[in-house]
Amino acid sequence: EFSDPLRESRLEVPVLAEALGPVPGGYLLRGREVQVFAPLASKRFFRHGWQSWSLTAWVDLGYPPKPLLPEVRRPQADDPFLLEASEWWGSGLGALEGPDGKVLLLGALGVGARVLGREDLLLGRYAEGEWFLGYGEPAEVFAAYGRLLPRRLSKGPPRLWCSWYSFYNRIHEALLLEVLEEVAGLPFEVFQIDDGWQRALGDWEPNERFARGMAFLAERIREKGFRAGLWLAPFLVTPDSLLVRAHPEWILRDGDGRPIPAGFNWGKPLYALDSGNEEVLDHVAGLVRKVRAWGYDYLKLDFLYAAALPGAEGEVRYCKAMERIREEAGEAYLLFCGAPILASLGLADGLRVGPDVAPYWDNEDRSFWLQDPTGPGLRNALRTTLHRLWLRENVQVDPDVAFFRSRFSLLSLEEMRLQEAMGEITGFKATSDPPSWLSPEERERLWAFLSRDKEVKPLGPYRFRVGEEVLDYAFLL
Ligand code: 9PG
Repeated sequence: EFSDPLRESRLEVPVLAEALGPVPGGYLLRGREVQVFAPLASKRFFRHGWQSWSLTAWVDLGYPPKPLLPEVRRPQADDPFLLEASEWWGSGLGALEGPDGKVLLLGALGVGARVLGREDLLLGRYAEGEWFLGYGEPAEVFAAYGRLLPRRLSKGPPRLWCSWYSFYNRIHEALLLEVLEEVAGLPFEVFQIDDGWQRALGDWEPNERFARGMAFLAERIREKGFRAGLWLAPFLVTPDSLLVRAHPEWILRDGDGRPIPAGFNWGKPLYALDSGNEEVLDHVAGLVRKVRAWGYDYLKLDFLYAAALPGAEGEVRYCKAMERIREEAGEAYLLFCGAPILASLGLADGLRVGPDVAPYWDNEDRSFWLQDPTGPGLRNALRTTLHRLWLRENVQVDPDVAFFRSRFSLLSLEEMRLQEAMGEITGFKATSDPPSWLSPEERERLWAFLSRDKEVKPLGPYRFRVGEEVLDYAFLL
């Protein structure tokens, strides 16, 4: 009673699995290791990165993956396993492209999976062992897979102002109160305070720049008719935090008792809290309770990969931890960021699906010479976001903020429009531009962006009609 593109195409695809059965749009396979022999002589593999910032794109199977540098950044760039392998592996799913553009996709239904791609093979591994196998037009195959994954579609994609991409961590109370005055007339729903308010990673109390405390600011934000949003990295700590000194036993460690590296940022090494430790979960639940009581009901939970380290193996633990947070958060909107993608479905209201944007297109020193496609910049952000748009049926996808300002920016108008249109395509509309930085025309464009949604029509995988405009993103891949 359902179409079977594989049978219709008469493509013979031998499969090694414990069991196989039909499912809408393809087949269900079972096995901790499954092998799909694809007679496609594929040149391209759909490489799905582990977390929000990790590269997701069609890669050339003729060239092996390049090791991302410096090594110390690998834990925050992807599942470290994927970055250390000499062949192309993907997180959760993988697909091969045939000569006619049709694709063969192997995707896990549960969490913790990895998929290897070779020109004639898809090999999947994980403990749960339930898989989807589909073949056909890319859009249909990805949609069929998505229908088998968890869904949580929350009300009203947010329109928000976020402090990060204008002030970065140089925020303070008076500054935010000023911006609050400026945005007060604009149709934002959320005013979100990003990184820079806390004492340390791990010590989630206001620093000396927020003398009247965070509840005070939340109240000012709500007075203006907005919901108050706050950034937290609940499972990440730096060694200089009071938390680490008080609870060294909460750090995630390897068999020899050494902390498992979680990356390097803010000029410091990063560690992860052990999300399998009940005391840690109580502590994080208490943190969520505390910021809810301060008046914040939009939480940007960042660096969440830390709760799943050392990689795919930690995803079951991650899900349990995030379920606990979900319960504690109640009706609050949870935006997951730096988060394992498939393991966040069904738990997150919003999910960042690409690396950070920046007020510039690309940093070639990093993307080319350090072989790191996860650094901030519009090009990296758009590339990975474009390849995760099929997740829109499962969660509100966050392409990161749009820019309207020419001040303090290296972006051209055309580049800004590509990112702005991504806000229309996903329905997730955010900016960090303070209105006082904008020219009258720029302010007009921001107003239009927030106050009405343009009609979006996909014209191809990388081409969209957005309102009157046609945008083609293929050049940036
Ligand atoms: C605050 C920011 C913003 C931003 C988040 C996240 O080192 N890194 O690999 C790295 C990646 C992303 C990142 C910071 C560091 O940005 O995506 O929106 O909230 O944290 O620090």
